Amino acid sequence: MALKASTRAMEEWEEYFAQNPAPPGHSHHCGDMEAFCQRHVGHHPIALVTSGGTTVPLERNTVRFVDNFSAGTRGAASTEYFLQQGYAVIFIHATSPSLPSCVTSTPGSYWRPCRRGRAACCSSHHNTLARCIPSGVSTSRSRLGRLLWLTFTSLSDYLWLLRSATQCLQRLAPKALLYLAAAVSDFYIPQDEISEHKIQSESGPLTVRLQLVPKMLRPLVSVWGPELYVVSFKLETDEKKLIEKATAALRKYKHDLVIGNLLQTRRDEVTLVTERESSLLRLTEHQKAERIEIERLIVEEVCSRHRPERGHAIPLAKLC
Ligand code: PAZ
Repeated sequence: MALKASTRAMEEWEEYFAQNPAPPGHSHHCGDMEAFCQRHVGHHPIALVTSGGTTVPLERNTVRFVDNFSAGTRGAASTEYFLQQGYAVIFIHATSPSLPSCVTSTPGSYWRPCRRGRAACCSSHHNTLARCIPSGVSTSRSRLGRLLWLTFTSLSDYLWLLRSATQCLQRLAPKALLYLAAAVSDFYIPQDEISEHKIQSESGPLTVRLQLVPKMLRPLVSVWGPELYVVSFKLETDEKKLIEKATAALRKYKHDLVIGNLLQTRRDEVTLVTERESSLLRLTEHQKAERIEIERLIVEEVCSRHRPERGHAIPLAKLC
């Protein structure tokens, strides 16, 4: 009797995870996420916010890498507004060389994201913390307890965290929100092609061939977190392509909302694209003068779509 052909072919995304091992400390991060979800589910709505750019190493012992542009502002600011809206937030952020070592070396602690180049700090440094918070926002220990901050550096670190966080939320908090603002590389060097040691310049100019990263939004929406409310961001530099690309992403992956933004104007306006409509969110001159951030408007809008049963999100005026 002929043996039945063994298993189905691996999907591209499965091959990626099979070939790129989990980063050190990953299971520890998974434990942190699990404990965080268990603590907050049923008490607070939960959001996963990703932020910052991934790096793609050119060498296994990495000296050089290709980086995706992102200052991390969108994710950090949005996290602050989600906290103000009552959410418990898992904030997955790119490590930054400008952060103090206590931050980067203590993943899994409950940190406040901090923007505009200032240091992040933990709840035991409450006074320092206060400096990181936009004016008028009161600090409270309960708010700090609603934030879990985990960091990544490389594309692979990010994808492992993203998959585990999504699966954890699907299992423990399937009504949660995913807000994917990180700038994730579309290209990488597979493990079997990457140089072990520092690439030497003696051999002349360097030609690097990068392969396409499997599109992870597909398994994220259909396999890892089918019940979650998923918001992705689409960054373009050519205005003519933005809506077309955002709409195409929505149709392809069938998630809930794509927020399109142009590199040049991303601080002032974004376009929200759903199956039914696309709508522009733009700061007015008055809001700019008042130093209102576009993330405040985005988060307010996303919250009211994520939890329509709660009516409108806490309006701008009440946040000040
Ligand atoms: O981090 P930042 O505030 O400088 O920029 C935010 C952003 C442009 C990276 C984000 O809004 C975004 O579009 N992220 C997705 C990028 C992408 O298309 O992969």
